[in-house]
Parts: sequence; structure tokens; C-alpha cells
Amino acid sequence: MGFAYTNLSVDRDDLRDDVLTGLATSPRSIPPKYFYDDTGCRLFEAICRQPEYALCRTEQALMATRMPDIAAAIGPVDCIVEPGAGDCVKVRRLLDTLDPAHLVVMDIAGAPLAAAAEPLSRDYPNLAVTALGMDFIHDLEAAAPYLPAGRRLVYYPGSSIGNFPPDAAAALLARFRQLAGAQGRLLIGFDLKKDPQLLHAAYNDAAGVTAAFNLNLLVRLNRELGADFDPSRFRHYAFYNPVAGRIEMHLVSLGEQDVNVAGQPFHFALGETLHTEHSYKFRHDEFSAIAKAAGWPLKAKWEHDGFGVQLYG
Ligand code: AVI
Repeated sequence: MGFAYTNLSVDRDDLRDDVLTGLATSPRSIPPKYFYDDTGCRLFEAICRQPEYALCRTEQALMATRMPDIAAAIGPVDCIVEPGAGDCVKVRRLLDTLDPAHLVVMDIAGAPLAAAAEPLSRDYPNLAVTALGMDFIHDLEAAAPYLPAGRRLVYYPGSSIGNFPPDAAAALLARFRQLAGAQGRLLIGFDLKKDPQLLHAAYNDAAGVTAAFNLNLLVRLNRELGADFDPSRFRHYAFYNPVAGRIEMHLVSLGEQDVNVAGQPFHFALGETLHTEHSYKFRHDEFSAIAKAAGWPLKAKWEHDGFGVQLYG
């Protein structure tokens, strides 16, 4: 049925502005969406293959084994919408089962998204595929004109919602509600609370891949903002905070050091932290309370080996 790609990215220097703002606040922090340059995407795929990081495998196992139930609970849909679709692999299982007429995928990395989405229109000849290169966290509403009428399913797998603080997660879910429309549904995956030792190990894999993923952010800033970070003078530090219910990921300065970023000087004291990511873990009831506040009534839930999937709408 065809393929169309539109680049909706607004010409803004978000990376520079967000990084300079984040470095000027205390404690310093950089939004986790900036992990995902080409190297960051490859390192994240490698994280998913680490024995300690089960999240991706358990979600896939859940979707493989429970798909008939999940499809029955979703019912007929005309359009699947996937924000942050990346390599467009996960949605194939839904396309195989739900057989919608339209798929709308969006991702901040527009060119790789287009390359991944285009083959879907060949593999599913009755499917119209629309790929939107856009920062959906900023501009989700810009996708509205590309959504066909009919019953929509917003699909947000992978526990990406866990990388938002609870307030921001609720705000994003409320915007998904608008996007889905009154008859719409939301299928969302998230990492469940579990033994903190397992969580700690998942973000401190023995092969050091998560450390490389975290430190790659500094390499990206050196390349794209003319910064002069020495990654060997920062330590990857990730731990589970059971009070806040989240993994916290930091880069800790191993000494006193001065760094220039986009022409501006910053001093890092010994032990000072640059916070790079939160990864919230939920119980089913905690997650459904957040979604309920965002206007989504819970319809069904599933879990497998520490991973949860919920259906709303
Ligand atoms: C993408 N996101 C769900 C991952 C997570 O587990 O929060 C990103 C990640 N960070 C370190 N390892 C994986």
C-alpha cells in the first residue's frame, strides 16, 4: 500500500541548549535521549545481548507467548502508532497478528527510521507505512495530521517510559491519549520492580557495555559540540535507589578538572556527578495509577519474568 517518509524535525539546536542548561544546573544532568547517536544505538543493542540485562529478552518472550491473548484484548485496529520505533522490529509481531491498514512510526533518528520502515511496506503489501523523523517528546502533536481516521493503537514498548520521571511520564501518556483519540488504545511495556541485586547487575554488566554506553555521551559531546571531555577521567556509576524505585546512572568525575563545552568552561570537582539517566521500575498498580491520572483506564495486564505489559483504552 506504500511508504512515505517525512522529516518533521524542527531546525533547533536542542543538543547544545539542553547540554549547556544541564551542565549549569546542580546536580548536573543531560537528558538520556542524547545517548542515541549511531554508536549509542549500537551499544544499546549490545546491552540487550548482555546476560545481565534481561529486559529486552523477557519482553520479547512475553509478546511471543501471550500474543493471542493480547490481540484478543486489543480487538480490531485500523492504525498502529509507534513513537520511538527505532529499528521497527518489535512492531512486526503486532502487524502479523492485528493486520491494521496503517502504521505510523516516529523517531528522532529520521534516516535510520526511514531505512527500517520502508521494508515493512514490502513485507506487508496491504499496509500503508508512514515514517516521521521527529523528536516526539517535543513535538508529538505535529504527528496528528499524518494519522488516519479509525481506531488507533499507540504502542510504546521497551520500558522507554521508565526513562521519564513520573510527572513527565504521566504528561507523555496524556499526550498519547490525545493522539490515540477517544476510541484509541495504548499497549505499553515496562520493567517491573524486582530483586535490587538483579537490577544493579543489569546496569553494571561484566563486559562493561553499559559503561561504554554511558561514557559514549562524552565522546558525542566532544564530536558534536567541540567539547574536550577526557572520558578516562569519568567513572560510569549506576545503582538502584529503592526509595525512588529507579536505577540512577551517573558519570562521576575522578578528579578536579576543567572542561570546555561549546566554548563555555565548566569545572568538575573530585567526585562531582553528571547525572545521565533514570530508569524507573514499577509494580503494576503503581504504573496503572500513573496511566489513570493521564486519562487511560486499565483494560488488561500481563507479566513474564520481571517485565510487565498493560493495555489501556
Ligand atoms: C531504553 N531504556 C529503556 C533503557 C533502560 O534500561 O532504561 C536504557 C538503558 N540504559 C542503560 N541500559 C539500558
